Amino acid sequence: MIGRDGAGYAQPSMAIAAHPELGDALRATRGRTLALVAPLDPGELERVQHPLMSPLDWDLGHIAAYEDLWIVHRHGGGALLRPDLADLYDAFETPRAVRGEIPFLRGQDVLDYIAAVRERALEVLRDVGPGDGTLFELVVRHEAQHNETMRQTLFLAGLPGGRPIAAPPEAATGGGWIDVPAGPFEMGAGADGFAFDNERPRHSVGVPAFRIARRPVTNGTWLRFCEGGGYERREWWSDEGWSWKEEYDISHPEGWTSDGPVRADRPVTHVSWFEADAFARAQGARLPTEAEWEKASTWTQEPIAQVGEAWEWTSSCFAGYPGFVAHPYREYSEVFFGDRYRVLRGSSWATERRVRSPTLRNWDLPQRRQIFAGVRLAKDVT
Ligand code: AVJ
Ligand code: FE
Repeated sequence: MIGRDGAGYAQPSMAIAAHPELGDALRATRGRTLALVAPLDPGELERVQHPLMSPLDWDLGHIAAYEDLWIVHRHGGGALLRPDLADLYDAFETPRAVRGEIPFLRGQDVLDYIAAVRERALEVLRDVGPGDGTLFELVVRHEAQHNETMRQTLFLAGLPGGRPIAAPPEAATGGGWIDVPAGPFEMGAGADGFAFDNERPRHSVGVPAFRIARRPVTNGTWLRFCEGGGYERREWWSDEGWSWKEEYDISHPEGWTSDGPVRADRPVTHVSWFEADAFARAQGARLPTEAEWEKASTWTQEPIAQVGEAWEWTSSCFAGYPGFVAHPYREYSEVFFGDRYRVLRGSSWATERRVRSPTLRNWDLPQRRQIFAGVRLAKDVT
């Protein structure tokens, strides 16, 4: 679990990371990737498990194609191992909706491909060196992020790996609200160490006083929202949210059975932004802005609790910070800027420790529910 003081966050190092450490990080991440697919039959890996998600074998090939492109080709100056596969594994050339139809590598072929690329990448690390480490860090984190995507697929398919195994240790303090006083704070990642382009540059943001919930909303509280007509009371829903809910006949978070949630005391997950927004209004509250979220999560006086168990929807649309520069991977962030995508903060139980940070930004469309995402409420100070 993430602590406000940085406990639980991977410590950024000086020149990003030293050379042996990057090799170890690549290996550790690969171990986790392979552990996710090891228990599954080949048929499960080839199949489109959910219309939103790629076949798991596609994720594997995409992870390797990305590594081949950024480490072997761009950093090392070598040729791609399989230039014929580049388009098929490019997330933009081949959107998720058509990934079930294409001749991606399957079974032993994809395992051989990812192993061959990895050998080439480790040769580059040995012979060319890590450079300033940015591209290696990008590749490690890309694979780690795909591990979370793969867990989303496993969740939606009801396969092992899609749900947290053990509950995190319970923190001792109570619930209620934390009052954060008005004042500017420095938002975003500083110039040193690795950060994604969308976390920079760090800039000062004035934030009026606000209140934020010490804890995320639990399944138990969400169940009461359901039972209290949460999904029927038109006045709590935005126009867009209401049409979405009606069209898809949504009446509870994704993954609940007729018995409701599995664990009442854990943070609710798999709710859309539309549901999060309606829930907040029903409580006479609202979602925090991402500036409020980051200020609260880095405020040394009184920490928000249970950060890192479930992503937290914010009210903010995904945009570049003032002075944003796309780097090095242009399609990572910039193409999603605008009023369609909402920002999530904090990370989830499925987020690799190395990726976590108080400045990390995640984003998705307001109707999406595959993310391990819930809600932390905020309020104006009146
Ligand atoms: C940052 C989680 C929104 O999954 O679309 C993976 C991460 N980008 N490959 C995504 C990502 C390219 C990204 N998110
Ligand atoms: Fe990717």
